[in-house]
Amino acid sequence: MTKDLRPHSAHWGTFRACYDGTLKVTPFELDPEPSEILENLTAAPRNPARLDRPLVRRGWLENGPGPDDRRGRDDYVEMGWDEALDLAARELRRLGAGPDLPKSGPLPGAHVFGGSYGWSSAGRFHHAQSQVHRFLNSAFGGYVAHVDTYSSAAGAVILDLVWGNTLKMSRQTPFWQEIAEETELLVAFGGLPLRNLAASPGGNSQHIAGPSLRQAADRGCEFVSISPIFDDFEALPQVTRLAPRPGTDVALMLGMAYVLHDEGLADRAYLDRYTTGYATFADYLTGASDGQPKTPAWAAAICDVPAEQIAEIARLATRKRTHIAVSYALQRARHGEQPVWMGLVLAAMLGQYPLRGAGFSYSLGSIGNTGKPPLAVPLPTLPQGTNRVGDYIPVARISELLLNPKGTYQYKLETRRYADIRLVYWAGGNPFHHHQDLSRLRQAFARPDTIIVHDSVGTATTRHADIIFPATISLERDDIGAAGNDPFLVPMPQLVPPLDGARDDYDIFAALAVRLGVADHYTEGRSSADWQRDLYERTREALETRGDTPPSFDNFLAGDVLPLPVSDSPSRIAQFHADPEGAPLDTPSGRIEIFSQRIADAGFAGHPVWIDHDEWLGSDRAKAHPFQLVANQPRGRLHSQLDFGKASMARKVDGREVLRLHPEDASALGAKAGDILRVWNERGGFLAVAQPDTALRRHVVQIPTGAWYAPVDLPGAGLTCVNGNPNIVTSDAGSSAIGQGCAGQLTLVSVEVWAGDVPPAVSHHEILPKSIRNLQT
Ligand code: PGD
Repeated sequence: MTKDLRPHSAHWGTFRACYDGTLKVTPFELDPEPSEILENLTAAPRNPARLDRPLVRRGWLENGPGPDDRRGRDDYVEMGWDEALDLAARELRRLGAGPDLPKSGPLPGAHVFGGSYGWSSAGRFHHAQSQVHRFLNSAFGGYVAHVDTYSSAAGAVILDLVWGNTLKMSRQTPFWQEIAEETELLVAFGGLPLRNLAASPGGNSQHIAGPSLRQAADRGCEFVSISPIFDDFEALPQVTRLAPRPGTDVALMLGMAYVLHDEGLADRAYLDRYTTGYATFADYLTGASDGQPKTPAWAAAICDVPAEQIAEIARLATRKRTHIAVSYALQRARHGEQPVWMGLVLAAMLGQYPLRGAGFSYSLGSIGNTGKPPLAVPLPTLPQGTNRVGDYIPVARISELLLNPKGTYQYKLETRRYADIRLVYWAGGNPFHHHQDLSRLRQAFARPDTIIVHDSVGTATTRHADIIFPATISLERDDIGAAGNDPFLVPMPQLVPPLDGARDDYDIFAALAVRLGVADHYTEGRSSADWQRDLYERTREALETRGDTPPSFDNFLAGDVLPLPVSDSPSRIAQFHADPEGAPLDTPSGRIEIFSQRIADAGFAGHPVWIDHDEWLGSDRAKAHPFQLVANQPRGRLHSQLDFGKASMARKVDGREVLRLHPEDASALGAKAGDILRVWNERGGFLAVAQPDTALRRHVVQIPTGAWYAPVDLPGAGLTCVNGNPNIVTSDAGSSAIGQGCAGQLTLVSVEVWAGDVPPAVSHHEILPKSIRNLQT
């Protein structure tokens, strides 16, 4: 270890750093391709966007709790910690928190939304979401939670229904090693953008995707990247790039499946042994059930990839050891369940799944640690206690939940009812970054009695809160870095003195728990250090049982990264392939369900289908809004985090996000590089800087998510985010009533050169500006 540099971890990489008023960061020497996002860290410690005082919204203070549409526009009163904690505790008590919760029957937590979705930071003890959940379980007996993630909801739900828990287990297959060594053809739906693989929840100490792809290429592996954006796949020698209309992959896959079926290339032995329902699906493919054969020509008319090329790739896949990879991007869209299900069916038709390097993966192009071998020892995690409320929403239904109390909706083949929420508690997430249709989210955030948010910086979410508690950042506290499939436990010693006025989430909750009389339950009498020692013990003991000699916690924290053993047990899917009767999948049939009776019984198509809808270029709505916006993951930051950092700012122009579009589209609009474009639809608009780029197909425009939401009422244009946050125009309709996932990746928009005055981008520290923070008199 280099002297003075101490290890630490972020979701996007392990690093070594030291601080002497400036943070010096150097990447982990065993990381073959460290992420550029590490460069953002130096801006974190004393950034002007940091919060250093509790803040209470003036309207809430003066008028008391209650629905209020001034959230987002009001000013704030700065408070000392004791006074702010007293105030928050009084409100939590009013809403039912305390030591004397009913043993049975309705609990006050039934009116508290504590899902608090968000990635927060990498340490496993100071994991903000786990801390909120533990606190709400202690104080309210539970809370209304969320299920699934913004990353993957449509795909996770459909695979759960037709593939069982295999999804979770397939993440434990060492795909990267198999691809490097064995795969002959990698068909990547959604490409395999390495920028997405920079991060993994909890940390990513070794970025191995690039080297694995290059090793495969050197061996002669061929690649097919299917994405409307050409640079969604590495520049390697044997890459065929297909650029379908966004959102039409399922049609393309059906065209391929038709060829396999029609030409007798589908592997009947695999289909008979491991799947159910192929005959019904084949009737759909041939048109026997609906009169429309799903020929390559039919598919080509929808996806705009030549029919011959669709047929050729299908045939090539049968001659090579083929891996079908489907990325998260495909399912963050209307009917996003279908391409994921169809990708699985396509791999089943090829029938090579039991072979190393062949088969199906989901999220290989989306999350850094997917495709790495699983660990042989358990990792530290904070116990969250028991949530006795038992109610939840699919994660992206947050606006509906708040706007439509007691309303009904469908999710995962059930009809459910929204709770009536009075308190929203959020820590470690930024819904005004991650949710869609932000104007609607503003209306939703006007509804609860009280909103409490912890963050280290003044985000648009804090701007809509009633009580804001300033949190420390991970560099300012001791913690343990650990992530599923990551082969190192990383000590995260405090590197930077905590910002004066900020506190750890744990300490904030502990102080509230004391005031509410539930401290025993929440802290169990332990300090942060006691907890970390205890959490580490689980991993230490498991290592010792295996015959290793792991250091004590104190030596670990003061020392270096700790290598963890990986497991070599066969994956769940390998067990199923070895013995489908003895190790069945947990689907009703025990097999891969190409046709699912329970999905059909719930009123949906029982097998994967192409479904027309109103957010793609072939729809009627495209006549009004002729461009397809792809709002995807950024290259220079993780989501909205550290957007003020060097790598993130380097990709903007004058602090504003850049929109890429095809040069011919740019000339048709009269736009040249550097012009300010207005991108809009009926939900709102944003400004961005034009960057013509041949990497995009015509009529597709692309902007990364994560610019901090700064809505301004522009004359002649209405509410417009001047920083370029695309979620002001995206739709918050769920993927479908099956998965109710975030469908924010693809949206129809209009684009024009903005002829009006161009307001400057709003700096990060001006999102919750000092000018509206008043000292209490
Ligand atoms: P982050 O920017 O990571 O976004 O949504 P998510 O809410 O996770 O927000 C984390 C927040 O936590 C930041 O404000 C950060 O400052 C704060 N934070 C960090 N550490 C701490 C801490 O220790 N304590 C506290 N209290 N706060 C902390 C991400 C979500 O966005 C995801 S996962 C995806 S995949 C979605 N992607 C898309 C998309 O592709 N397209 C669109 N249109 N929209 C998306 N939104 C989703």
